[in-house]
Amino acid sequence: MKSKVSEILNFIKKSDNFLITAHQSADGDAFASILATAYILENWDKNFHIIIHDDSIDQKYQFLWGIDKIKTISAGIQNKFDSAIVLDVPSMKRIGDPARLLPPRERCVKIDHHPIEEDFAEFSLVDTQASSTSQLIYELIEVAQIPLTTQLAQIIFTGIMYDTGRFSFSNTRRRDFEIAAVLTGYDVKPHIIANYLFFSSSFQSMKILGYALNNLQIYLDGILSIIFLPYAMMKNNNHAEIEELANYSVAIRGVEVGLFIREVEPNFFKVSLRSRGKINVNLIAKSMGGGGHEHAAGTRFRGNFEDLKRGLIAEVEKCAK
Ligand SMILES: [Mn+2]
Repeated sequence: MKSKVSEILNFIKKSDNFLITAHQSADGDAFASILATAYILENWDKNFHIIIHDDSIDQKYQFLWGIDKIKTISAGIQNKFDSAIVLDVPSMKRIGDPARLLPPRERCVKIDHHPIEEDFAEFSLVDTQASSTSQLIYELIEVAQIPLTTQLAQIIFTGIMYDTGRFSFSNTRRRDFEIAAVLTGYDVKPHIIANYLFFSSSFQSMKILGYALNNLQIYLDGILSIIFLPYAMMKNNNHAEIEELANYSVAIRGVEVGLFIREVEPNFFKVSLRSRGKINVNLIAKSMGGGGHEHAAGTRFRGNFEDLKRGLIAEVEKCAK
């Protein structure tokens, strides 16, 4: 890994005018790996723009250094970039609109921990054993001997804490605790970051959680749960804020797969899939054109809700056999 890291570092040091981006529906690890990268580039006096597909950023990330540098709508942006650093995303498709701004493959760096889907970057550091892309950025920081600061340490801690589900998901490794231990030496307070990430919901999103849990359904003898939010519930809400509802779907005893489906436009659905560990939800998401990890994945669907639900139940049933 060390040689790959040095290749990436050499490329970055020689280049300028970067696009930094990540997967659409950016989450804690996507934001953290974006901002850690931006922090490093700023310290190296590089020019960069951060552009993501989403139209808003969940307020809970406001405490992070650099969050105000992120541009959320790429439509209309015609910048030409000489170089790109693409984070936490296995394919160009999942970047969304900013993918059209990428320079040629020889000028792209990809740092990621998803199973490889598309080889779109000459310089790529992909480790599916890493808990998070933020962890990989830490490894890079260590090799490059970039001095840690409280701001940078906070960013990395956020990414790791988010993607490991507060150090509780099956991807949590000894290495995460080692890194976390180093970061707490830079005045990172785990309880404060946990407060921002997990315990600062808006009143409105708590009410939606209540609605969602009230309408939760169980299928396939209790191994599948589905939370569904129809368009009527979605239209006046900050979508970024309710992404976390997915984790509730798999928090029920006996449930192996939890689905969180929301109708973001009439007859257009976003689906988050969560697995307790036995069933690979990445395969299910892929069969429907999406993707992700074994234990957490996502996809989109245009059409009729009943068709979507029937299709998903059938897929889960097939994988459960
Ligand atoms: Mn990630």
